Amino acid sequence: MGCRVLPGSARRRQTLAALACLAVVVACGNLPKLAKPPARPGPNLLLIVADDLGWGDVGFHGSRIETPRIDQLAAEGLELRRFYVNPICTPTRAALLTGRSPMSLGLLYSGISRMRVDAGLARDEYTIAEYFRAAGYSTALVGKWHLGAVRSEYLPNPQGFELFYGQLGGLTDYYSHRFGKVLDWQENGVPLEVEGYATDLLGERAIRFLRERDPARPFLLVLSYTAPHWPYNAPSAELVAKYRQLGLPHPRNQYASVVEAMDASIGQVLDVLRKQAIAENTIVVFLSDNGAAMAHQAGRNRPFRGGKLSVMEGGIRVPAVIRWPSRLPAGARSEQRMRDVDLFPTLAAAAGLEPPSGSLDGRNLWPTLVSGDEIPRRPFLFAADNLRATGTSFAALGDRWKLVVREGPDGQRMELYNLSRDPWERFDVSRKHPKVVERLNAEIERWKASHPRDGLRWNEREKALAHAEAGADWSSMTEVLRDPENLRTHLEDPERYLQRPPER
Ligand SMILES: [Ca+2]
Repeated sequence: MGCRVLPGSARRRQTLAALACLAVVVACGNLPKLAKPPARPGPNLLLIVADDLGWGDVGFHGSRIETPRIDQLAAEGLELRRFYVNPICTPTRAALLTGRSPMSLGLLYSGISRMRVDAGLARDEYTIAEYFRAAGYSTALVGKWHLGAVRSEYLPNPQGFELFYGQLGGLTDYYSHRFGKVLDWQENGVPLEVEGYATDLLGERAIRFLRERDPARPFLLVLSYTAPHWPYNAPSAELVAKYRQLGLPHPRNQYASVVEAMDASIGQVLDVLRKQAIAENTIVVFLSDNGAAMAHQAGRNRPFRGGKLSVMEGGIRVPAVIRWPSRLPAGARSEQRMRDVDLFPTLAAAAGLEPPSGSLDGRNLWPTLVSGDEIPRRPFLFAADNLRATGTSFAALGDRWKLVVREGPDGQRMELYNLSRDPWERFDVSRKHPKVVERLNAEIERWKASHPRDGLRWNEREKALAHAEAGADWSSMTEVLRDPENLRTHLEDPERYLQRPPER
């Protein structure tokens, strides 16, 4: 990888941005609440997040895509067979990092559309990074953020990450690190022009973090790949050809090459844990942030129905593994129903720390994972806004029953599935069980009423534009966005993320 030398003015801006960022990091030293440093250091935490990887896209679920290192992780760890997330990036990432429902955070219904919308994870939300940093951990986020970009307060550094390297939004080209003209690649607020394949760059930066860290401190490293999200830029023509020869059509062969490259990168990072002799004392979690996108037929959520942007199982039930060789059984499987918000309190308990204070929506499932005794839980609630004006769907998912409510221009439609018999959601049994429908629908209605539908989401164009014109603080982003004219062009781009959902 090579850094291009920037012109003097750009360098000055970068220096200022770096200083601004440092100031933010220093200001964060006064961390809120809890987490006494533990008596013994560790365990380390490595959370690996894939972007839009489907249930059926890993070798250990029978995929033809080769993922030997992720398969090995599953063979050495505990597979979480019923791990649920939100059907799109932003709410899942918000839930993972805060342990709070994205409904409460105002981040439920869609992804934050890059730097265009003045929305983000509110600064006063307490994150897993702030928590572990207060407990003495060094903290890093390498990869995709997708929790806000237009204000410095939305960036990862003020949320407790001592290192942030990667991109703020989504959909960036794997080679140019741009979305259209917009560069979206940086380290700690400083834009970077780098050469290289995104997946490799992220793996290399994660490894550098592991090598350069203070060995006396445990670490929390969130390695959040941009793969295998669209645009499926292949790491090499050879790898695409390999999958073509195996009979995978375009663009699935390209997608497969992107997944395999991510697997190789994960393997390199795991090798460093072994070389540093810390694999035994490092909890590694691997999961996808939502199901594979259905639009391009590249990823696979089989045997489940639906995919990204849908509340069907294919959109929200993802491949997930947790490995801690000294504490969890190898090659075991858990059918415990759990979800994104549970990870923060569960990892806190695994690390032997006091539970995070505040109103978390997640639950500590560490005792369950260790003992294997599964526990019943209240229904999980989901929403999917498919951005294409066909409406919003909701789901309430219990241990046995799942209600799906679809709201569209033609009104409301309900489907009920018995997941214990029909995890593939083939048979709608709503007519046979009206009481179950009524009970689960009441849960959805209560939940919907708990936060304004629009929250921070829509109608924010004017605010973002005014923000830019006021010369406000752009410590995060690019030349393009520092220029109000360019920002105006971007805001007026008729790109679909800015369309309003239908009136209801
Ligand atoms: Ca995603």
